[in-house]
Amino acid sequence: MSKKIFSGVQPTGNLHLGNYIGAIKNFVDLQNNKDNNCIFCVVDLHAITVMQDPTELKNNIRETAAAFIASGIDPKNSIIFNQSLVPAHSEGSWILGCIARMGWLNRMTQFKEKAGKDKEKASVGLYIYPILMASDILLYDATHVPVGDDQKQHLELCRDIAQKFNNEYKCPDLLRPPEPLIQKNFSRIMSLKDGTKKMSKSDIAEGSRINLTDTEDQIINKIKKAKTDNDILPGNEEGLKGRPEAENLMGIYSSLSNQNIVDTLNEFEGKNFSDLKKKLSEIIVTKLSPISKEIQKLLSDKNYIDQILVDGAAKAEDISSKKVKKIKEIVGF
Ligand code: AQP
Repeated sequence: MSKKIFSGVQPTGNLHLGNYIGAIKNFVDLQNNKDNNCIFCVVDLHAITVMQDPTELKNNIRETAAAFIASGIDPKNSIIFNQSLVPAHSEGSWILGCIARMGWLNRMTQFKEKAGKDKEKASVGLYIYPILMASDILLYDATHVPVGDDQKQHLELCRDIAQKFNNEYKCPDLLRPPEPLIQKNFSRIMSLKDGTKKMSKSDIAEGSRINLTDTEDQIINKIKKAKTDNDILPGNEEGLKGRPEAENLMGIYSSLSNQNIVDTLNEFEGKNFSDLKKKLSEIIVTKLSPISKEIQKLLSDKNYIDQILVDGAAKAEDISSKKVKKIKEIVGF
């Protein structure tokens, strides 16, 4: 069955191995199936829900687009653009915000995690972020949204918003509730410093993540210093219980070497973390170095990246402006 794919990545800093394994690697596989129509968005409107330095944001928008292309997303096959170039996203978001309920947003765990203890000081944008995300997806009639496990709740909210809009305005087919596409395995890559915390761009500990732009030496050093426990590695999944760091490092290894966790457990049974770390560094370097080099090459020609984003935005505008027009007619504007 042909799928309409939409997904986004925030230009909030260096993309990391979690973004790559949880999202971008999957985007490339989906794009390579010729039956799929794919749209990949650099979600810069989402990024400013947390204060961004304007100059850095501009660079990060280009770097995120470059990372898409360097990882294998082809602008000839997929639409690549940044969200702020297409006004329909914001327009749709306002209207859908009048459909979403406070109670629904109050349940969102990502807001609770990101706002931390002092939620009174978090931006309103951070709170209503999932509504903008619903607008992004629903404007393109996306059938499937590839995301990491952390975004599952936002996708459920998007479905609720679509269904409530269709019911309230008696237009059962207008907004299409999308399906999340979450990889069964390795959908949440954890911090190298704490196997119970998600690997994240905004973690202040640089050693907690591998960036797509890290050099070979940086990768080797970060893996060397990654947190472990004191036991030898187990030979079965039961043995990974209560050992988040072992589970995370073995998961990353499995994902990048395209083998299932059982084969990885067999490979390292009874060995030390140092054995796993050596092979893990090698596979990360092999997979990421070509991407890192290509990102640097692409970034040396800013006009080229900017043109891809502008061309992509024109295609995205063509689709989303028609949808938002219908939405506006239906609500009575
Ligand atoms: N650790 C992760 N493991 C698996 N998937 C992940 N994703 C993010 N972190 C992990 C997936 O990457 C896609 C893009 O994420 P994003 O940049 O839009 O936002 P995020 O989820 O908030 O990512 P970060 O790194 O935690 O960014 P900051 O620190 O800026 O908030 C999504 O599909 C996400 O699931």
